[in-house]
Amino acid sequence: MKKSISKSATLLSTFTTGLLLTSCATQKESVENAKPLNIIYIMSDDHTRQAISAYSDRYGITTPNIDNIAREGLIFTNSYVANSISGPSRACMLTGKHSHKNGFRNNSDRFDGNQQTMPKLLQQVGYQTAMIGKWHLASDPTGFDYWDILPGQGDYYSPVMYTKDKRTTYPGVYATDLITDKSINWLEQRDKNKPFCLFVHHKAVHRNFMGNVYSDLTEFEGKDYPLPDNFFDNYEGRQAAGEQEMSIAKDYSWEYDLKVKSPDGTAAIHKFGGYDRMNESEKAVWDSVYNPIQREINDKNLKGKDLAAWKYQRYIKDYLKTAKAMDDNIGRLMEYLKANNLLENTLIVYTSDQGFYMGEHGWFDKRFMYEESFSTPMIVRMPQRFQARGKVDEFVQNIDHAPTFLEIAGVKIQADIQGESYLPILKGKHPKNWRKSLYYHFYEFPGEHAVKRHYGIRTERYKLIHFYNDIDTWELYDLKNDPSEMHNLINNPEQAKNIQLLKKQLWDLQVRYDDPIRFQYPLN
Ligand code: SGN
Ligand code: CA
Repeated sequence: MKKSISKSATLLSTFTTGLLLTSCATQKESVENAKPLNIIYIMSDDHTRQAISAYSDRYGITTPNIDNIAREGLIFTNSYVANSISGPSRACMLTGKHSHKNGFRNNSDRFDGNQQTMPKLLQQVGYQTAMIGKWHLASDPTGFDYWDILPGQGDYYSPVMYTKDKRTTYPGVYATDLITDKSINWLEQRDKNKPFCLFVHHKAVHRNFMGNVYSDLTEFEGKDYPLPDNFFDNYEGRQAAGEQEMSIAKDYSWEYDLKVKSPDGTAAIHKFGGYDRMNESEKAVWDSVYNPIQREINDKNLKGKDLAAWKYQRYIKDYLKTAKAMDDNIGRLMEYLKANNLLENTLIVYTSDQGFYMGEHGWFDKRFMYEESFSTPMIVRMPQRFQARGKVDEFVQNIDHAPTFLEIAGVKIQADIQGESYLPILKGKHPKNWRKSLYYHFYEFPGEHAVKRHYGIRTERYKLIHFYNDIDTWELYDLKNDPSEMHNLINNPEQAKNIQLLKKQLWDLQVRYDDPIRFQYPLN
């Protein structure tokens, strides 16, 4: 049974309690501070740091609204996931536990909604909880007063969404707009006497990267983006990297991905499902942008590296358009919060379910423990009374949201939660005993994109990865001298001692997190 606000208001977070004791705030401010903090967790899909202008200037200003959130809070420069793929990431966030503990290891699993989750614990202290958008955990959500979710990946156009009671199709609507509308509607009708935790989970910017015909679909056209230095990677010394199926040159397909047919005429235009879901006026806008691109590629007769570079340009532009439409909607949500005086007592987290390749190593997609997809953006806007601003470089991981939100709500963090609360960092502290390394484990092989199973450790300077299952290879990277992870040092005799040390540390993490899949240690 849910407890009332009066009960929950007595469960002040350590932060607000501390403030009440130490500040000379006016009575009005004290009353304001005494209110439990609301939480809005905005998670996109596959939105990577390289494409967010608060993190990177590679593509110019692409995300002005996310950048604004960053300006009023903290940018985590060392934010990572535990398992770089959608469902597992979401399960890690909800439970505060690694995949082997929450039971959701890959996208074909089914989340056990009977287990303890952070939203359930928040409900117990009087928080209203809502989940809107991409869920992707197969079973129906539990722990939410309200949920309205996409089936599976969902669609960009004429999306279907369903609640506990009803499945609805929304013709003539773009998913990112719809998820934002629904989030604002929920905020409007919530019980305004209770604190809340709202999860806004965008479908964007997931493949096949369809921009919004209701905003500017021509945006980013006409620009030419430089290829990453390692776009034509030959994967030397990295067997697993060489065997993936996520190459822009080879696997980024005509029609479905490129939205134009192959110039050799073997495929029909626009036969991908996303296009068929548009109404006639949406199609007209779409065609006005993509028909000229069809003519362009028909005329160019590109081959080999030139064709791969052209595909890269198409990929980046479609990705940035989709992301920009989401950024616009995040701006819209922020406007609502501002207009309704919600900014001063709400913590806002912006993150993604994982990072993504923007052509590095020649790739799109994620899954590998290499930096681009192991990392994830994480920006936290806090009310003004939290004074920390700018960049912080502590290692945080998606298992940390659950303990953080619980601490904010004044809930005792259960011993079985494996993440760490980053609330001290939000308060401007840099705890000395903060974690010095991260553990990662990816399981989805065999599977789409053919990324081998692997686990590994990242320390401040090094990364050690073991690929296993149908392969048994180790990789070591010196991130200081080789941030793009091109040179596998595992056979370098000068690294022998370092490798032993890192293997011991990796083993220690596997023991600490109680991962049943471990390598043999001590080594022979
Ligand atoms: C779909 C995509 C893949 C993507 C997975 C997982 N293929 O299957 O490219 O890796 O989702 O993404 S598609 O042909 O359907 O677009 S995840 O973010 O949901 O894990
Ligand atoms: Ca994803």
